[in-house]
Amino acid sequence: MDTAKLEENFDAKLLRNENIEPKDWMPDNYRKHVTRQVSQHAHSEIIGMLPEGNWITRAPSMRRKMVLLAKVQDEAGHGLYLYSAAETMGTSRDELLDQLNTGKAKYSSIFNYPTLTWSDMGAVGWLVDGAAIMNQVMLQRTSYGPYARAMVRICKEESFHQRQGFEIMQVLAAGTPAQKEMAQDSLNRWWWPSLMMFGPPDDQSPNTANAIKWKIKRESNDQLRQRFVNQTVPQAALLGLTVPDDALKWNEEKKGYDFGTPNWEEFNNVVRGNGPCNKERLAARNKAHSGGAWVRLAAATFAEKRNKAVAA
Ligand code: FAQ
Repeated sequence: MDTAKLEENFDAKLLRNENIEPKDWMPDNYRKHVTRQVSQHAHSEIIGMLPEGNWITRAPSMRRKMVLLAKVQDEAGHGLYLYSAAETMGTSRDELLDQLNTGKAKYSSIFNYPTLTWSDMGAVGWLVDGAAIMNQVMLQRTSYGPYARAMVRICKEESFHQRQGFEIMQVLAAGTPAQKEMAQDSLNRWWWPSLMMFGPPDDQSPNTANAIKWKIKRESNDQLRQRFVNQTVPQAALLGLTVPDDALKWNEEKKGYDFGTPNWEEFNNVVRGNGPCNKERLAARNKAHSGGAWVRLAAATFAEKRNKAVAA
């Protein structure tokens, strides 16, 4: 079949809202685009383990420790599903991890901020997982089959994560004045970076046009950011906390909140590798990767022996 016909079939599949599967023909740029987004998403999940992993040994009770441990393990699982989905596009996991470890690949800006107090575990669950789900719900209908299917399970787990974070905030906000102040301080520090997770404004988002055309993203960065604000502001009110944005105001006409502009200079700086924790995160990732080399070698050697035994 010539390329024009293959492209016609690909477009027709998208029009019918059918998934593109690994063995289907796809344009090179679609393959590149999906590989970029899915692998960056996978990197975000495993780098995202670091700010919370930092608090497992300091959780204030056994119950909190068990819940946090389970949550951080879930993030590792999400990374695994997503690397598997990315690999079906033809790039090996080794290559993808190499891009992360050498600083060539991006991961979500949010994980370059420090977790300073226990209430940051609440704010990360409530706001960071909350923003992540807002984006991921639409990704359950993304056009690439393995990515869409991975997102279904990830969304179920993320919604539990969001609720556990909100519950930590509820307990602190209803606690002593010092605890409430700690919760407010976390909201102050995590609010704006959470809004930045959705990516640059639509008019500065070079990938959105193709992403929407190919049904990889179903909604734009600004649409999702607006929905997140609409959903989260009433939750902050329920907690008795104040969203740190003087421009925040209900707009009856658009049935949503008007809100201030995130500091995009800060965002660009963090994405370029100069955020508060970028170097620390990459160093931790590289240490884990080299420390795990013997495990990978042992697993590969065992698999080789087993394959030989099966073949014999
Ligand atoms: N951070 O043209 P756009 C989680 C880059 S999972 C860093 O708008 P696009 C779970 C972007 O890559 C969180 N870089 O790009 C969890 C592009 O650069 P490139 C991760 C960013 O792809 C919770 C350039 O800027 N979620 O949190 C960011 O259309 C708690 C121009 O941007 C996903 O990855 C950013 N925030 O839209 C784990 C979801 N934003 O690649 C542990 C899947 C943009 O051309 C604890 N990804 N950039 O060099 C997406 O939906 C999209 O990729 C966006 C960006 C929306 C992130």
